[in-house]
Amino acid sequence: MMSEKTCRLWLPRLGELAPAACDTPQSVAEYELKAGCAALGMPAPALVEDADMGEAYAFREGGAGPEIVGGPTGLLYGAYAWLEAAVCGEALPEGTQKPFYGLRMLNCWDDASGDIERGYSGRSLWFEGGRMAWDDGRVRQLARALASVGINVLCVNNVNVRDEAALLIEDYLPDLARLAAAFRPYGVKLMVSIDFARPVAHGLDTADPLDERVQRWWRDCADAVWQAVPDLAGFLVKADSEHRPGPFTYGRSHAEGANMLARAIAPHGGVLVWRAFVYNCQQDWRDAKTDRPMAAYETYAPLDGQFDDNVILQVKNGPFDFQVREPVSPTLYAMPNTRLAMEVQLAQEYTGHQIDLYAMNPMWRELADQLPPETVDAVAAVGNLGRDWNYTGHPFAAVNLFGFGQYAWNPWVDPERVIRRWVRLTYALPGGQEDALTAMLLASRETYERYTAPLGLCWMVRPGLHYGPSPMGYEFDSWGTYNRADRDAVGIDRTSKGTGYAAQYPEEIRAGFEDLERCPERLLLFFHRLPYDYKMPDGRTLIQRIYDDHFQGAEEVDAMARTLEGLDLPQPDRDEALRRMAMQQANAREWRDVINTFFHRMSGVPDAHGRKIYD
Ligand code: GCW
Repeated sequence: MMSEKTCRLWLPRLGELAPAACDTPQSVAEYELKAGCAALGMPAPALVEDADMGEAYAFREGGAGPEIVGGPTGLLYGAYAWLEAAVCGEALPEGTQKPFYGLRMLNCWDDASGDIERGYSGRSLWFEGGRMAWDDGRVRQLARALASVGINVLCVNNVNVRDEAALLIEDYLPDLARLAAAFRPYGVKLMVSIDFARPVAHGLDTADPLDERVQRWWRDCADAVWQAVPDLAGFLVKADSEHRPGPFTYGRSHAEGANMLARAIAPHGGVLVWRAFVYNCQQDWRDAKTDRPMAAYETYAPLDGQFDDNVILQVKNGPFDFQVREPVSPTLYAMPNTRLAMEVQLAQEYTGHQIDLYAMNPMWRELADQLPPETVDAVAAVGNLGRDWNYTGHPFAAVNLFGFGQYAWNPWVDPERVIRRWVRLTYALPGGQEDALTAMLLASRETYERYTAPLGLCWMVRPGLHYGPSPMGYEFDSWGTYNRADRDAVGIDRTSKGTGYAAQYPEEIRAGFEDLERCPERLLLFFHRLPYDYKMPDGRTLIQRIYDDHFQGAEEVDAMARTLEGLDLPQPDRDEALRRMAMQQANAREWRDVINTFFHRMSGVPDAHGRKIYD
């Protein structure tokens, strides 16, 4: 199972993986520091444990030289931070360092079969053929990478718990316990996704959360699970969403459903993470009144304050579904009395399948600027991992795993700094080349955005696959995903004159989105239906702006390909990156031509610069 190709993630420059005998965070920290400092030719600081510090650490001068003081996991984080600063040539931070979010979670959508839903890096690292099995060295290498950026919870299975034979979690308990043991020395706790209707598969005639037999079933289940894995972080639940069962079947609210489970696991210290991804996926496209982005708020905002303390409501960053550009979900502003987690997606489902480059830190930084980071209690990311030799398919896609950890530790972290750190840790490139790769990754999101769906229009992707253009692909479908382009105009009016979606935001934000002058340009077609000759602030028409962006986006990808060609990347990364870049170039051209042709046919307006648009 182990690949012969060297996987870099971003740590191997520091030294060998700690042996399995290092089975506590403190012993891993000690090993890493010794090996890493030896590799870097510098003396290792001493480790001083202060149990009260938990995940926090600080650097200080002790009597006999530099020291890292921290809690058990804090020492591990401090050791990695020390090594990272040494490799990156950064000054050590002063004062106590602690993570902004207590829960920094990775959600893996791995099925027991070994498939990964929306996985673009090969098969599952720990499931195959309905059983759990893994390569210990690879799992520990991953655990090390996660620890080095402070990710502390890993949900191992898909939120769509759909394998009938498989996700009887009790069948898996011995395996789960062994997997937990592999991650534990790295400060990573496991979590599992559960099926709300599980009691029915076990012979009960209901999964009604208010039925005492159901409550008892879940308590017994939790007892068995926590006996096997005493530090399991909790359960993750997708209910009443995309055909998953949930409390609605029994006429109960999501607070009733979530609290029932939360009470079963509370005695064990578990958290119940309840996803807020609820909408009608069987909408009639003729129905212009129902507006999918409004669904989560409508379901959850009235429940604010009704969830138990150990429930965390996990809300996707945008109101739709990880599209290239969405506004922050209004649900996140609307629940001050509920513990919230914001969910982002590292798997590039709608953003290039880990073929096209799309570095996400700039987006997360924008989120932090729009939604005060303290509004949420936790952050979760859908993983981009798999069994590929480099774990992330594209070797550069690791920047998003790395970047997510750094963002979860400090949501204000500067995206450029994160990307440069990752580049420097991963590759020893000469100065100019390091700048070039950093700049390319930093701009990659905007480039992707230019050649795909324009100005906050969503869902112009190939249905099902979600790679490549299909402007009408979701137009007459049941998913609530429409752009309503016709010969005169495009977009949906989501102001108070339209669907009223904007009114779900706090007043000041609503007013900004509704006002054409103040609405962020990149979200113009998310909030407004506009004619093709609408004048943009710079004087261009909307249609010309769409054409220009698409020509420019595809040109930028060609420029990226030239830059990449000139980088002295190590093998096999170089060949893999070049191979994928050729695919990205083809994809960008396809998007450019399909989108431009589509809008040209709709509007009949020619390109002002006479460039090639197909008829
Ligand atoms: O975007 C959709 C994906 C589904 C996914 C779902 C979700 C896990 O296409 O594959 O299911 O989101 O987030 O639950």
